[in-house]
Amino acid sequence: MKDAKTRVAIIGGGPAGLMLSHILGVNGIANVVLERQSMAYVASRIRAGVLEYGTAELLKEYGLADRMLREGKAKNGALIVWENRPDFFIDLKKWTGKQMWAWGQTNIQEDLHDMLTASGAKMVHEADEVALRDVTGNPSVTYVKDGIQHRLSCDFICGCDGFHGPSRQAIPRDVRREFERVYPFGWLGILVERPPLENFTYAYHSDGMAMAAQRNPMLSRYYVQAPITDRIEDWSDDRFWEALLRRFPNDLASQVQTGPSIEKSMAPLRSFVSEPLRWGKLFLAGDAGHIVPPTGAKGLNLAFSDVFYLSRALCTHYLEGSDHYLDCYSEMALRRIWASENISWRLTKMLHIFPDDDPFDQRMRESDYDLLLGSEAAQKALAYEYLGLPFED
Ligand code: FAS
Ligand code: PHB
Repeated sequence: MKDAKTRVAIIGGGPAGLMLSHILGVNGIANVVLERQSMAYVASRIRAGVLEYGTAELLKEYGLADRMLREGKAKNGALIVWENRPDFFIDLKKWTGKQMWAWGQTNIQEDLHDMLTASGAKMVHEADEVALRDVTGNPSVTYVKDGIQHRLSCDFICGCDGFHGPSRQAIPRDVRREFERVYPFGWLGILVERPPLENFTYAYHSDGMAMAAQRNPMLSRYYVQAPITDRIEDWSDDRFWEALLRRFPNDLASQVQTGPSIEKSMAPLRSFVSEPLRWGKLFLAGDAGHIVPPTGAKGLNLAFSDVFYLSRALCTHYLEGSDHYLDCYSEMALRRIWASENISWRLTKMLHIFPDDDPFDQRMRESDYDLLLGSEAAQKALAYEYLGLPFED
């Protein structure tokens, strides 16, 4: 067993883990990232594409926004189109004075990895058998790398290991309170090397939801709602495009530039929160503690808001000798998490076809949309929620 010591052990080298490592490193706080996969595998995952205002500001603050400012696109809002009803634009600029950004998680992951590598940060990729030890006493993490057993002793463990990682399971089952909604459909997504539509667009249609997103001026991402039992091989490109174009109004469908998909994936939809986010010296951040359906573009952004709160907590512990933000991390982060769960659930309910809905449910759905069309108060509230709530002091 090879022994080593650090201040903060970070399990998971996705956006939450790498951003936390970067902020701690900038503040001189020693940390080690333990990631199960190779860097190439982590970087290959196609995930989020929308950054809330707060996430973009955090990237700017920590020197990770140069490429975003050059190649990304600031967006004034997102469009909702509805079968046989007028369009609605979630006008962030008008109602909040702020913008969101079209910038892919893949790009952020690449920039974080390059920044950490250049700064000499300690990242262990392909770490096997990662296990958390004595999280309420003298914490450590054991793992196997190239067949050699390692033990990393630390002051704190930050579980940034996603929904399927070991960290959440290290909190006793009788302590954890889990909240979940599993949706009876998924998002079938493709990447296509064609110019995107101008706006991020969500389409409600009686056949199912459809969505238009973007990665750069020559790379578009599209989604259609599909039964979760469908397999990717059930959806040829022709079937995908036929379904998407039917679900968009004609004027919008005529603007879509179709082409061969270069990536195709099925994402299940789930709302999930595990409370608390702290147990002894263990703190959860990102998908390790919560999952949102992609309808509100909140998943990646919640990972960054958790990292904002947790990095501030660790910095004030080490640099100011105060445990105030460590002690209130869980309930502070959970307030923002539940707000994002709420808007993501409401938009998912409004924009998708639920197999078990009855005519009353459908009237509720249509009434929700009509309120948006007719009420400036409702429009302002949605803009505020879609932009992302401000971080608490
Ligand atoms: P991640 O899951 O990204 O990272 C966790 C890391 O921990 C992984 O690299 C994993 O390999 C590692 N790990 C797991 N177990 C481990 C172990 N035992 N030991 C060591 N390491 C371990 N969000 C949006 O906002 N918009 C979207 O459009 C969107 N689309 C998505 C599509 C898909 C298919 C998925 C799965 C998610 C999507 N998300 C989207 C959400 C997604 O972006 C997450 O919110 C984001 O990746 C969260 O980042 P992390 O918390 O770092 O978790
Ligand atoms: C994406 O860019 O892939 C994306 C954007 C907004 C969403 C979901 C996904 O709500």
